[in-house]
Amino acid sequence: MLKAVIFDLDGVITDTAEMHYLAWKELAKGIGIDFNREFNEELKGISRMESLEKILVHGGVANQFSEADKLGLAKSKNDHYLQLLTQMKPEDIFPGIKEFLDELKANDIKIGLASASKNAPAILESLQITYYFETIVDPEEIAKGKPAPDIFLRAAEKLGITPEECIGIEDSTAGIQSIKDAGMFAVGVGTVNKMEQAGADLILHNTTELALCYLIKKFNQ
Ligand code: B16
Ligand code: MG
Repeated sequence: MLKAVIFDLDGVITDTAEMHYLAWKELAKGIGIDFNREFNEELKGISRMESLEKILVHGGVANQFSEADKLGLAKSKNDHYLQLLTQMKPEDIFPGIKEFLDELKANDIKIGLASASKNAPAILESLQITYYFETIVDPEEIAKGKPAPDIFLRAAEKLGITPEECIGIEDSTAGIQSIKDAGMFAVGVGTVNKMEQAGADLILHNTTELALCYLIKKFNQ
């Protein structure tokens, strides 16, 4: 029986994915690296330091920076990202998400957040939806980030339910793998090809298609 829905944040609840892209793109440009949106897909759902590492490898300069340099670069990216985030308002929630959260609450389905972002609590505050979430997993307390299942497993544990009783919702390939390996039902929001390859159990084109009745029907099939 479905008891909880665990959400990813960036790219599922709001479009911070675009802000991450812009901030990384600018940072990379400053050190002579260019990358496109296709490469950016690989950065979705993974941590800040892992994203930086991938960009440096992509630019062929991974060995040219010390650990202290890398922390400095990651801080610059985050400062720029935080600046972009100041413009975020409740109206920036993706269409259908608020209605879906209300539907979950009305039906006593628990709600959790499994985001790799250390900025997640601040983003939920800006969107004024913190109160819906019974648990927000702190990515700092997780040994392995997405695609490892740890973050979704931790969310279920904190909610006091088993993975089989959960639906996870993600927009990234790494995130879908994390949900599947946690033993949960994976809803992928985004392009069909990408989500099929990732192994999503149910694919939605966008968040307006999130409806509890439909999800329960698919979950029980
Ligand atoms: P931060 P999600 C992830 O969030 C993003 O998709 C990913 O691009 C980002 O690097 C990561 O959060 C860390 O974010 O720098 O704010 O700690 O999709 O798991 O909600
Ligand atoms: Mg995401």
